[in-house]
Amino acid sequence: MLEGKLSENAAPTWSGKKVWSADFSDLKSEGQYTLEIPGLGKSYTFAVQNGVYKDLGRAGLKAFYFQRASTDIEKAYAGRWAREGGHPDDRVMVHASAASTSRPEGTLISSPKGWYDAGDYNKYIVNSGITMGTLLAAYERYPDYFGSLDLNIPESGDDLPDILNEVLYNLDWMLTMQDPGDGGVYHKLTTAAFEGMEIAPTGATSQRYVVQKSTAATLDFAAVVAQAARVFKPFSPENSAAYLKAAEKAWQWAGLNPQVHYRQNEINRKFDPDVQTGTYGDENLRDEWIWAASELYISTKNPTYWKEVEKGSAKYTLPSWPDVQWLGYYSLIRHGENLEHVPAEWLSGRKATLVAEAKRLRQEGARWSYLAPMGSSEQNFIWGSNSVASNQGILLLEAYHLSGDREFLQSAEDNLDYLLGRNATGYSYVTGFGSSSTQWPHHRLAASRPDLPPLPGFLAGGPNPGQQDGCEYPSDIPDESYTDAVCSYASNEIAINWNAPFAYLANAVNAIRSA
Ligand code: G3I
Ligand code: 9MR
Repeated sequence: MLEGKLSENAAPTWSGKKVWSADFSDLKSEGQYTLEIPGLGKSYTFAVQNGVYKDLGRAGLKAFYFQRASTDIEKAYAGRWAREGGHPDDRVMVHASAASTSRPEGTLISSPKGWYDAGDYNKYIVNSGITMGTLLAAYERYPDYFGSLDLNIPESGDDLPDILNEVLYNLDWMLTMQDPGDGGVYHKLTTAAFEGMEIAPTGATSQRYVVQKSTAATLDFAAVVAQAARVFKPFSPENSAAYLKAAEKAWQWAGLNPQVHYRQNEINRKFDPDVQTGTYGDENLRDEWIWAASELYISTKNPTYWKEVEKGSAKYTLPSWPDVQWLGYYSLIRHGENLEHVPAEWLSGRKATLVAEAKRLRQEGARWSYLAPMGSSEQNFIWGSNSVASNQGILLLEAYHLSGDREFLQSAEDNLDYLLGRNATGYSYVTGFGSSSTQWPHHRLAASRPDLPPLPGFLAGGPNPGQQDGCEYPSDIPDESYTDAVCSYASNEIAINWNAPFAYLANAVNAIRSA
């Protein structure tokens, strides 16, 4: 037993709660514990244990297996969440907005595999982009750890690490989204309208389309496929060469078509049928150019790409689907020592910026009620806010690796604690983990099986005072604006670009702590 006094935490003006904390750093023996506060009662039971994040990290990656389109999800790998496959996507129609001479409107193409984006069943290149970049970066950063992480998926036991087996499943799909004629990449593969909420994949049979190519999708594709070219090279030199070719062809298309934006409203005014699904519209492509150029430069060493990277901004911005510049910089920092065209001052400048930003988050976060960088600003609570906490975690881990300062590691873990329940709602936002976790995600795979608990290992979007879904929320306060209800796509959906940084963070902390 350990006894101690509670200390009162600071509360920023926008936060609604007064919070006290208890420090259990002195507790070193493994076991199951509860916290008792006289007059207030007992907490949930919690574990103090080495390797406490192991299952969590694995589940965060296994979630991608559950999201696979075009295949049966088998009992041997999925247990009670086994299901029949849907969306073969072998007869996808070229939408009028995507028509070209070689592929006129109505042409049927084959574009199977890949992951469902989120709670919906569509597949969007822009969002696949950051997701794949994050998972490939996780592998490049911790190759030994991921090299031996078994996810129990159909490919387990083959020559590839499982994280790469999973990535390959989506890469195979992404490659089919490139028009072989000109190298441009379709923005998304989608039904015209969202399918109903309770429909299982087998019942979701509306016609699927590829829509207009876009510069954003094409650059994100170039970045991912160039990165994949070097990561998969030791396992398959032939595939690697083909990836590099595809990435360069995409880059060239973007050069000839630098301003082709996906504007759904304009497209719907011109063409039938109307497309009403996720837009992932982003018209500021400065960062997409930098990311693509960075990955292409690292994989080819061609100085033309480096010249492009040099035009990038020095300012730190946290990665998100519309802002991918620092995915490129992270990669350059990881590979920096081996890149002959990158001046030492450029590299040290970016590293200093990264560490300074991590420090700022740590200091601001320490003034928040829940003592985590996530509370450094109320602006962090946006649609998918839990991915902000996760991506901050990745930044803090990079700062730890660059500086050796263990306080950054601690801060990264503070954000992981935030996601697991040390927050204003008391929820663990990861399905299947914790005593009080998300039960009703906006997730068609889960909503179509109300007889089962939600599929495990998924991170809910998290508090979002925007409340764009019009559902009922218990509070308007930024960090409490969360509702565990299926209707809430603005606070309780799941998405691949949120699970990727979460899985990165949980596995990286596990890798470092158990090393
Ligand atoms: O671009 C502005 C920025 O200038 C401004 O500072 C900021 C302030 O909040 O807002 C920014 O726009 C936001 C945009 O995301 C980019 O971050 C919008 O307000 C916000 O509504 C928008 O939310 C996106 C949402 O779709 C609606 O478009 C989420 O990021 C995105 O994750 C989500 O993605 C959906 C897909 O469309 C469909 N599939 C499910 C998926 C997850 O919910
Ligand atoms: O299920 C959709 C989810 O994936 C999207 O993030 C969200 C916003 O685009 O839209 C959801 O679909 C809803 C649609 O927008 C409005 N009618 C109800 C749909 C399901 O709740």
